[in-house]
Amino acid sequence: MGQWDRFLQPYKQAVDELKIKLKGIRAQFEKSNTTSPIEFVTGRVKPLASIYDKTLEKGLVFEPSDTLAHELQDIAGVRIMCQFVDDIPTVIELLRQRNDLHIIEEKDYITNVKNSGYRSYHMIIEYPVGTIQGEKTILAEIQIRTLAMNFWASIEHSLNYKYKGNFPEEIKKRLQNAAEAAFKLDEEMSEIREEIREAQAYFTEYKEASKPKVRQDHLKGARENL
Ligand code: 0O2
Ligand code: 0O2
Repeated sequence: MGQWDRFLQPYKQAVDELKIKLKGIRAQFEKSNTTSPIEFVTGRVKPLASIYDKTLEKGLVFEPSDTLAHELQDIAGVRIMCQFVDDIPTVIELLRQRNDLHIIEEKDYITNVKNSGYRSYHMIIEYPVGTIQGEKTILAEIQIRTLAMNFWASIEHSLNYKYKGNFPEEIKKRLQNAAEAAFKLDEEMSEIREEIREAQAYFTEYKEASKPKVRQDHLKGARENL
């Protein structure tokens, strides 16, 4: 195993574990027939090329070290997508209550929108990983955002690659407008949130009832009540 592989291994493990735990939260909500504030979860270990770019940006030496682990707080990154803006505080509270991770910093880019138009809630956490050399605590970043915020951020991120951050004024303005339009969509959806939730609950129930066995049981129950 190379030096970098060894360095990145606990980060990979942390991402895998966090994804399982967060997906577990979603599963628990579903099992209790309560709508989950988590829509889906993704995660990644920062690619080596991005680590390299960050070291250049921050004037760090590009080598696996404690300094790098301390300075680059998003080598392990997990992203939680929510349907509604109101789900975000619920997810934040669920994370604050956990004792398997320790939040060391929170950045609210939803209240304090970035100049680019970027919205998301970020948490930097300390997360203990069990390794064969003993426990190792690493830093990880959790980003919490709505589907609309995620849509905007992914598009802007791809454009960033093309323009290397130097957007022409026209594109910059359009992206800022698009960010506001995405947020307006979030606000509109929040207004009819209950309606949407009811429709989704109905849809889930309908899907269940369409399963042959469940459908038969339902029909049997209905016939008995004739
Ligand atoms: P399920 O049963 O669909 O929840 P992975 O390693 O595959 O777990 P990764 O590589 O971190 O996850 O990210 P990826 O593959 O981009 O997406 C992770 C999960 O989010 C996948 O589900 C995707 O189906 C789901 N996903 C991605 N985009 C969307 C989206 O726009 N809407 C919804 N609802 N889900 C999305 P899983 O984990 O494979 O399993
Ligand atoms: P990646 O993996 O390509 O997403 P840092 O820049 O990390 O040294 P800072 O400024 O405190 O320190 O970090 P910040 O802004 O809290 O969070 C950085 C991450 O947030 C970025 O990671 C993006 O994922 C996301 N982000 C922040 N601002 C924007 C933005 O304007 N547009 C988009 N699309 N994403 C943003 P990286 O480093 O870009 O890495």
